[in-house]
Amino acid sequence: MAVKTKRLQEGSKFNDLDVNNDGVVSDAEMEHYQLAEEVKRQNRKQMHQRNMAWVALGSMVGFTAVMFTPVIPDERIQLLSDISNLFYLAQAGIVGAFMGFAAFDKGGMKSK
Ligand SMILES: [Ca+2]
Repeated sequence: MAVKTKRLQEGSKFNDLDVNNDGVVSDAEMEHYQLAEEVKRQNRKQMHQRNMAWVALGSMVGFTAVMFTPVIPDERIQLLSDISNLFYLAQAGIVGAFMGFAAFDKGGMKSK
């Protein structure tokens, strides 16, 4: 009994997976593609988390700088003190969580 082979559809986006151009998308080529995509996804995720931490850090510095300018009157700072305390805690929490998870990802609890 002949083994029926599968073909990619005309103009398939997976044509590029045939890296060695032998006309066959091998299992190894499929797995290589999946691994590469997973690495790209992880890189995007880390980049977004890092950007989030930078924005949180920058917003704390920016908020503090604006609060010390004469643009904000003293009585308003008095009124905003409760909110600004929460703001600092939340932003510091984001930065702290990023650093914690970054250390955790480097192989703390993960053992493969
Ligand atoms: Ca191939």
